[in-house]
Parts: sequence; structure tokens; C-alpha cells
Amino acid sequence: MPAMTSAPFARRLISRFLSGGVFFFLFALTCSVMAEEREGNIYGLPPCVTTTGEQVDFIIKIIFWLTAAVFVLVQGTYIYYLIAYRRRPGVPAHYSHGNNTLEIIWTTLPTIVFLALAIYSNRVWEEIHRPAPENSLTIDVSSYQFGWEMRYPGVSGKLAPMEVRKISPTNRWGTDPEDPRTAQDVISTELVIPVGRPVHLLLHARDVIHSFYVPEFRLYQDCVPGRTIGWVWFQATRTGNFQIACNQLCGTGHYIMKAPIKVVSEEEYQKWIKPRQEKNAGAPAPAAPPSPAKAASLTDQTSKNTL
Ligand SMILES: [Cu+2]
Repeated sequence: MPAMTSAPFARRLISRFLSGGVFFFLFALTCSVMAEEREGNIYGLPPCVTTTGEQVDFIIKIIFWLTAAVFVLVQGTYIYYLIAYRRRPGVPAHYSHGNNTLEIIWTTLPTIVFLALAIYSNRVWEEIHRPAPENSLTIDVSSYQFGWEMRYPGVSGKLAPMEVRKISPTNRWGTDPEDPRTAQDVISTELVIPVGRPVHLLLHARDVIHSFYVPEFRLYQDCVPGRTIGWVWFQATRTGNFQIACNQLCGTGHYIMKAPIKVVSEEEYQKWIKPRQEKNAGAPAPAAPPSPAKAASLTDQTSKNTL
């Protein structure tokens, strides 16, 4: 190996360190530019706008502060012992052979905490998963490569019944073309919902697995081809504009798979839905789908399970 003088080596080390630093800085800058738009504190959770989301937040807060307290306690003790029992000339080392009382305490305490958290989380989970209230507004949400479509009930007030096995490039909602409600259904590329009213979603996928993800609603549910995911319901607590972002890597266009959500007052919602329902009252059968290229992947959907 050739002899290496210390000066060029040090220079090389510094330049590598600097280029690494510049790269890291640019990377961090890119990430921050790409990150979703947030209101207020960008380090905390995004604002929560659903009733069930508040319960999820409560659990997150309990777990966060418990973990923070344990972190400070454990690291504090560790640092104290490092300093108090450091190597000093003339002081003999102290050997500990364990302490049964301490062992019992630090095994029992976390067990109780974990059990309490499990029981409480389970209660919240059941609350979130209970059937949607009677007065819910039911909306069919359909995902495909690479977008979202919503189907609202028409003038009859009821969605045209659908079967997942009937979903195809020529019948993208799997409804019966003969049923008059099929033509009455209102199709939208944005999810418009009234504030303060329970909204029940029927989640569908036409091709591959997608994911309905709205951080502000504290909702995250996969949409699975061949199935109707029917447990998702929520009630918005305030108006605003949000976004559905597909959270399941579903292909090359995954990054553009978004749809706007508008939480509006009941009055504004009626103003939005009424003209559309009236327009469809005597409309012909639905138009062709936006992505006919996905025909092949739909042919094997035979199950009509409902979760
Ligand atoms: Cu997707």
C-alpha cells in the first residue's frame, strides 16, 4: 500500500463529509417539499375531524406520553449509573447479582400497563367497527388504477344494488343496467359530504388492491378486488377540504391516485347533490369506464364477500 500523508487524507475525509452533508441537506429539502401540506404544527398529527378519530388520538396520546416517561426514566437512570459508578482509582468495582423485588416490579408493571392499553384499545376498535347508524348517508367508493370515483344515491334515495362479480370494464359499478336506480345514481370524482351526519362508505377496487387513506379522518382501509368493505363509517366534526390518497403501492401511477374531499354544511351538500340527482332522474345507462385497459384483471373476480 502506498504511503499516505495525513494532510491529503484529512482533506479527502473533510470533502467526503461535506459532500455527504450537502447530499443529505438536498435530500431533506426534497422530502420536506414533497411532504403533504399541513396546517399548523408539521411535527404533530394532522388535525382530527371525525368523532371516532378523537378516540384514536386519545390512545395515541396515552401511548406517546407513557413511552416518553419510560424513555426519560430509563435513560436518566442509565446516565446516572454511568457517572456515579464510573471507574475511579482506588475504588473497587461493585458486583450486583440481581434483585428479585425489582425484577417482580418491572415485570408486573409493564404487564398491567399493556393489558390496560389492550383492553381500552379493543373497546375503541369495537366502537369504530359498530354498524353504521340508520340515518347514514351511504356512498359507494370505487378505486382503480389510478383514481377514485364515488357513487351517490339518486332521486330514489337508495343506491342501485351492486354485485362485485358483475364489475367489468363495461359495468364499472357492478349494478344491474335494467334497474332504474342504476341510471339515477350520481357519479362524482370528488367526495362531498355533509358535516355532522354519519357517512357510510362501501369500498371497492376494480383492478388491484388500493387503500382509502385520510389522515384527518384517522381512517385507513384497503380496498380489495372482489369484495365490498362495508364497515367504514364516520361523522365529520367540521367543514374543510381534505384528500383521499391511495396508501397501497398499486402501480406506476400510484403517486397521482388522489381525490378531493369536501366536508360542507348540510345546506351546501343539498345544493350540490340536488341538481345532479334531478339531472339523472331520467338519464340513460352509465357511460363507459375511464380505464378499459384493466379488463383482464377483472375477469377473475368471482367472490362477493362482504366484510
Ligand atoms: Cu392505488
